[in-house]
Amino acid sequence: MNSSAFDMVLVIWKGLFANIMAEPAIFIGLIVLIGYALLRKPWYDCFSGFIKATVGFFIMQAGAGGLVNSFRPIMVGLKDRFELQAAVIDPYFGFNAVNAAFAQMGWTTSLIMVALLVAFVWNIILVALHRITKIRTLFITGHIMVQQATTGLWLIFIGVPFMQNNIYGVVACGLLVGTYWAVFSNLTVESTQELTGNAGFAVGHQQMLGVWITDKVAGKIGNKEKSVEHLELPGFLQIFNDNVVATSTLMLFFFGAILVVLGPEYLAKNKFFNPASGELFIKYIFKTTIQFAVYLYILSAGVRMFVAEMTESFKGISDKILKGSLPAIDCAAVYGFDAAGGNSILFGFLFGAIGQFVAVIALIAFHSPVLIIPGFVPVFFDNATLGVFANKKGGFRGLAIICFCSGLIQVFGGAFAAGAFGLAAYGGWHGNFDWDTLWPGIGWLIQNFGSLAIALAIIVMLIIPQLQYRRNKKGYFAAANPDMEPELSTNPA
Ligand code: ASC
Repeated sequence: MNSSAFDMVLVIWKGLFANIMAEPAIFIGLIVLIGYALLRKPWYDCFSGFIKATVGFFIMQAGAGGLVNSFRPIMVGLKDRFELQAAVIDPYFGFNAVNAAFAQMGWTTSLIMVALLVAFVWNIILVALHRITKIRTLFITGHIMVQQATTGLWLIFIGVPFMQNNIYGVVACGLLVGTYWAVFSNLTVESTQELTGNAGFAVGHQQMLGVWITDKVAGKIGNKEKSVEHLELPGFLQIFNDNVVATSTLMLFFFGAILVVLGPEYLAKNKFFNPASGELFIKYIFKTTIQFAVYLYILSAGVRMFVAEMTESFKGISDKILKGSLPAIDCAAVYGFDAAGGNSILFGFLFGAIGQFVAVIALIAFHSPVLIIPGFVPVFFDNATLGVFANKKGGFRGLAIICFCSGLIQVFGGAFAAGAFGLAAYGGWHGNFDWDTLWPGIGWLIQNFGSLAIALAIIVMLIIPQLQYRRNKKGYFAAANPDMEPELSTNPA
């Protein structure tokens, strides 16, 4: 391709990405629209599906965004307030760190978008060739895709000199990250379908390896009969069976304690708290901490709305265009399917936070060269997701152990990665579960074995769905499309 044709492709792709893919609500709405059209529904049903899916997704994002915006600054406040020199493990901080590092190296950030395009096309090819590849899932969580392509490109540019800041590195990153999307979202098909009663999606997010491990381990270390929804709480504690009461009360203590530590002066200086208006600190704490329950409630209402449409319409796509496929979407979509009505989300987060806290103390005690500040996104979204899956298979005990360990792993893995890949100097690392486990491993291999490690990682990942298929030839594709096999579709929805 000559350079002007290439520029044109890039311009079109950037436009498509900014207006559709990076706006997953619209992207999912359009997918629903196309799905219904393929099912030959009347135009007004297509339209109404488009609206409900888009609005539902925006509602879910309003909930998720509200959580992120209200609580991320609080956690980061600890860093400012005590002048700690530390990397924040959070995908947004990681993203900013890589961008700052690119700028300092004089590298071109628009290469990230090209890598993303290669990765997405590669995922489509892997699904289209599902008979050979055994891939059943298309990763469509746009904002996550940008974050992951960015970190992936950084790992390749710093590890392989001949791929630095050029198209070889970009293509290698596209293939590596696209393979990760396809293979690891595909690994979540069975557990997500089981959890959601075949709602028709898989997880396409940042803790897909974590979901797979949780699904395998939870039943062995816990007892699903003793699940969060069956906790026998004595007397007054029974009010905690209500998710809104439990969330509000626990957050009042948990975040309330953090707010007290930050102190009214700091919060006033940073314009969170406004004593000049006559607001009392105690009222500020109460109002801020119960927002948690508010946003969780919003989030799950949105999930229900768009998942209902998506489930119905994706049949059109999986019958006609990408046969036997499922969309892999935001982890928050599983929150609407928590059997404990949201309490597994809460406990997952709390045990994850305790694990992270213990790990940070350990880093300080052992004089780790890199100190970590927990970021809200990984500690909440990863652990809440693992919590929902863990409760389903391993009850409260499974959840507690898995989420606590996940919290430890996130901090230790994040500290290793932030140091080893030079991003601690820029203040952040992409600290979600897979980026504290799998990716530090891939990154380390790339730093030591260069392009060979990239090829090897792609090949090893592509073998995984082959092994999955071998173990369950008959039910493998039916798990994505239960209509193909009646006995699988009998799960209650
Ligand atoms: C992430 C990230 C977000 C949240 C959101 C959860 O990893 O970057 O904005 O999780 O996707 O719904």
